[in-house]
Amino acid sequence: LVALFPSGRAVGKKIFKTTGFKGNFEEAMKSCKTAGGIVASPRNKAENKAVQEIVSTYKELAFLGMTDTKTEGKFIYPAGEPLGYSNWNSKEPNNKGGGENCIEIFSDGKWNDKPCEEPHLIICEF
Ligand code: GN1
Ligand code: CA
Ligand code: CA
Repeated sequence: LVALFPSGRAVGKKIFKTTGFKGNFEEAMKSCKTAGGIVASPRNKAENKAVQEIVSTYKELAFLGMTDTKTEGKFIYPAGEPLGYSNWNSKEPNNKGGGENCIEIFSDGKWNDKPCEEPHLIICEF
């Protein structure tokens, strides 16, 4: 477990770990899949804090695994279910400019919907 620091965090049965590299959402999905996981999708406060800690350590915002690409305004997990937990920043999600279908997590743990094309730190969950 100690080897998870600083790149990873264990919380409950999950492990969150960054590749240490940035990529757009498609690249993040590919990297995480290749490693046997999915893009980090925190489902509660403890999991969100674990992801937040990695973001803080690396000083780079990261994408979460949830998107509203399929139906605008309805964010879903990679497997398709609707969100059961969220930590939106105030006034978010706003789909600014009409094209924000991914979620970035800030160093304070808050979420903002953001274009999927912009490179972010890749954090996967296993
Ligand atoms: C950013 O820079 P601005 O205001 O156009 C952000 C949005 C946020 C918004 C919050 C591409 O938009 O996702 O909702 O700040 N967009 C980008 O004020 O950074
Ligand atoms: Ca959107
Ligand atoms: Ca936004």
